[in-house]
Formats: sequence, C-alpha cells, structure tokens
Amino acid sequence: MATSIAKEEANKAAPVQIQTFVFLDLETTDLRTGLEEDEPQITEISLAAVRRDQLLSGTTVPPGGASLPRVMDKFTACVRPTQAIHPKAAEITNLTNQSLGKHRVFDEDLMKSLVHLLNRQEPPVCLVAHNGDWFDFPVLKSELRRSKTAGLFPKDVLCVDSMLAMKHLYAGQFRSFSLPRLHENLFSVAPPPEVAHTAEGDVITMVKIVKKLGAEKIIQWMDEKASAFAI
Ligand code: DCM
Ligand code: MG
Ligand code: MG
Repeated sequence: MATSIAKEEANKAAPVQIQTFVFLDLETTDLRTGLEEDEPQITEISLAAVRRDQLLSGTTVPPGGASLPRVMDKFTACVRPTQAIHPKAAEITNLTNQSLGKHRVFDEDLMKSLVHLLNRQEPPVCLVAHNGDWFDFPVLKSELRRSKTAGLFPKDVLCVDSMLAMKHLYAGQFRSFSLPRLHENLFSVAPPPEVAHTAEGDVITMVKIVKKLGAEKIIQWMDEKASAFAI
C-alpha cells in the first residue's frame, strides 16, 4: 500500500505553470437552468489572451498605471442565436433578436477564429471566466458540441473560474465577488455603464481586477486549480 502511494506521488505530473491566461466572457440568451437540453445560446463572445509575465509585471495602459497590460491579443464577436433572447438578457446586454437578426450564427468561421487565437498562444493555455464553472464554460461547451466543427477546438486547453479564485483568496474581504462590485470596491467607481454586460467590457474588467489585486497569488491558485476544458 505504502509503495503504491509513493509511486502515485512520483508519477504525479509537475504542477502546471500556465503561460497564457485567456480571459473569456459570454453574453447569452438567458441564465442557465442547468439542464443540458436547455442551455442558453451565445449572443456575444470576447477573449483577451494575456501572457503570464505581462499579467505579473508587463507594461500597462496608461504607463505606470495599475490597470491593463498593454500586450494582449483580443477577439470579440456578436452571434445570432436561434432561440429567443429573454427580455431580461436583452435589457442588460442591449442585444436583441432583431439587432442580431442579420448576424451569422455560431458557425465554422467563428470556430476557426477562436481556434486560431488560442493556437497562437504559448501553452499551457488556460481560459479564465468569472463564474465560469457554473456559466461560461458549460455554455461554451454546449455551443461547441452543437457545432459541426467541434473537433477543431484544441484538446489541451485548461480552464479556471476567477470568481472561485477570489472567493478563496479574499474570503471576508469583499461583500460581493461580482465583477461590478469588485470593480467598485477596488477602483472606487462602478464599471462605466457602456462596458458593463458587454462581453469585451466584462473581460477588460476581469483583467483590471486581477492586476489590481496583485496577479501573483491568483496566478498561483490558478496553476493549482486549473482543469482540462474537456468538450
Ligand atoms: N443574464 C441574464 N439575467 C441576468 C444576468 C445575466 O439573463 N440577470 C445572462 C445574459 C447575459 C449573461 O447572463 O448575457 C452573462 O452575464 P454577464 O454580462 O454578467 O457576463
Ligand atoms: Mg459574464
Ligand atoms: Mg458579460
């Protein structure tokens, strides 16, 4: 018994050191119910890929500011859903079935855009989403599974939930771990109304918050807790 445990310990992979954090946010047709056949669809997707060193100590915008890494690869697109957008979702995102009516659905070209962005990043690559374990990761997976080109999506991508990270690392320090409340707490203002509930705005807010909190602790937690983004 003891030897098998020792063997298991020896076989344990060295802890990963994530090299690229791809912050992700989705706007969707609705909240999740948790039922597989009932997943909301994506109305907007945004990703911002930031290298580990850039997150820790890279140049920022504005120079010397605590806010945003200057070196980021970003992608944002709106997507036409094939189901009705819930009025509440339409209200907060300002995306409607009508305004997205002439847009393309989640198709092969969108899939390739995502794949190309991810393939250009230094591995290990980890998707980071706020409440991602409950929301963004299962919604993206269900969208990928529905698409005919799911096979193109890289197999070695990791994922981790930034809200979970902050709840663990900063327990008791914030009354709410939602993006707008964290932003308000750390920057003394709510995120500007023109960015809240836009996918890109939420992604940028996430990156700002991680940098402001001091990325080191969060990155270390993510190295330990990241798991496979298995479609
Ligand atoms: N959402 C919703 N109702 C809410 C909050 C969110 O339907 N009260 C859905 C629509 C949003 C999506 O969740 O597009 C993602 O939310 P967020 O903008 O916070 O990323
Ligand atoms: Mg979100
Ligand atoms: Mg959002």
